[in-house]
Amino acid sequence: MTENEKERRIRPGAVPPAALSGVLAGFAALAFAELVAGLVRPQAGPVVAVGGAAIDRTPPAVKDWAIRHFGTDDKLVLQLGILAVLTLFALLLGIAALRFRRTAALGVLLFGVVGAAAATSRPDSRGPADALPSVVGAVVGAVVLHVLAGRLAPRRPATTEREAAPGDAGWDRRGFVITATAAALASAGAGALGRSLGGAAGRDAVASRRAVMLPAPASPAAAVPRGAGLRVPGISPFTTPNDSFYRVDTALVVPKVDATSWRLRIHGKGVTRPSTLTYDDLLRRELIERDITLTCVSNEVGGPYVGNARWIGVRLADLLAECGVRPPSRGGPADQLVARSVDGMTIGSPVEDVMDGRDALLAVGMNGEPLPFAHGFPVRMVVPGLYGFVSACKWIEDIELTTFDAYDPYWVKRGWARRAPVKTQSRIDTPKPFARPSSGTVMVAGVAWAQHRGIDRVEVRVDDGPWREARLAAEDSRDTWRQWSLPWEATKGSHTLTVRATDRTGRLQTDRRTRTVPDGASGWHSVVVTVD
Ligand SMILES: Nc1nc2c(c(=O)[nH]1)N[C@H]1C(S)=C(S)[C@@H](COP(=O)(O)O)O[C@H]1N2
Ligand SMILES: [Mo]
Repeated sequence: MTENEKERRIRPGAVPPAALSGVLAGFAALAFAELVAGLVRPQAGPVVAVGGAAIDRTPPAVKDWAIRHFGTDDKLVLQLGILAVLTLFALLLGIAALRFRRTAALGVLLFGVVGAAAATSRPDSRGPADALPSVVGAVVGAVVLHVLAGRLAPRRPATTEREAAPGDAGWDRRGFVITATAAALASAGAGALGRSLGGAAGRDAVASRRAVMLPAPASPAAAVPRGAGLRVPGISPFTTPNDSFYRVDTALVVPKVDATSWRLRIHGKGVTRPSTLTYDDLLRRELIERDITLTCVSNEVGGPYVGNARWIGVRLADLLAECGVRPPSRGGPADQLVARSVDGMTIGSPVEDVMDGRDALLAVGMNGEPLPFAHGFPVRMVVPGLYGFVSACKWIEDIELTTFDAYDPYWVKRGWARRAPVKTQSRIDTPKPFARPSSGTVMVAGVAWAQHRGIDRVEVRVDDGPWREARLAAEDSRDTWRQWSLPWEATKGSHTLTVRATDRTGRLQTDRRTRTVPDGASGWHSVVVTVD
């Protein structure tokens, strides 16, 4: 830096174009990173990588809060947050470049280092190549900033032109506008190209999903009993449609896996015949079809992260037995089954539960179609009675038999429980909180679940009145939720409705309120309504 540069004072008029050059440099960095990510791997882009790293490091309480406040939009909010922070830094670097041109450009490179570190340390990282998008992006951004800041600097020798001047007298306004426009256009082009390249990688996966013809299951599910769905407006439908089925995962970009190149490896402790299966290997096996209700451990009392679907898949226990796996109760050395996904998720389930006769599935179909990408195409696990974070690995590619002592999977490392059977829960779907029904008969209705135990009774209380038994809809299976309803003669005023369920072991749902961490929320769901 020359003496001259140090002495220069920033003129107010220079600030807006300087800030603009910072933002343009940031845009160029992200766009070119996107282009390289399109060539390398979409997941290696800096925003996705930093977002993923942030998700991995978010304490359970904060994650819980984010899910509670933003729901499934939490990822969008996170990415917008990252972009907002980057924009702010870009603005500041742009202004700083007026005085410290080289240092500001180096500052841009620093962001590249952060992105590269995040991308290479993600559990799904494929190695040093994942650093490329961030590094290339940062270099382009630094160059753009350096060049634009140069255009803002005074032309030398200093002239005494009359123009109002950003940097100083006689700045190269025309040069700045031309360079800025060129940078913006090139970046937009690079970004768009990167997006379409990244999309191309997913096209094979989309084609492979379209080509899937799910065979008829050898063991079809019985028709859902006619009485399983009550005709009460506002109640959750017995079967949750795929497009409204809750989604909870750490993936900022939904993995698009090509079923034709997909493989599942089964190996580990006590696996006497390790095996690698293709998608077609699975489809050629005996398929079973079952209705199973899936629940997320992050579901608050009364929350939405529960859904019921008709799954088609391979019975996992049979496959494990063929590989020589025995459950601990029959002398097997492994008590934990760790499922790994293509995006580096690890999910641990008790081998005993998976092999105790329940319909633990390697699922390929959901409600009559191949699994949607968001729900794990081509293959995921579903185990009745266990929360999703200890059973329902999506985009699965590896099953390792190990022990709970030897290995802690992703969520356990973050403070969640090693073992987590679903807790008995019940929810009031209608009336909604703060509804204003008219006095007279009001239908109170909802769902209750205690997967693999079954629901035997649901009771409702109005204010501090007596518990009254609700009508239970017909049971589909003990692995599914059950609808219930109760007509209530509503009287004017504010009332609190509370629900509780009893499972088939005879145990009443506990009223002890606990948070979701570490093994699922408990307590009774209440809704306050005002009757007019
Ligand atoms: N690969 C992968 N599988 C995953 C997860 C994840 O983050 N990544 N989340 C689990 C959790 S916490 C739940 S509750 C279920 C949710 O499945 P769904 O999104 O199909 O409803 O998926 C499980 N499987
Ligand atoms: Mo979950």
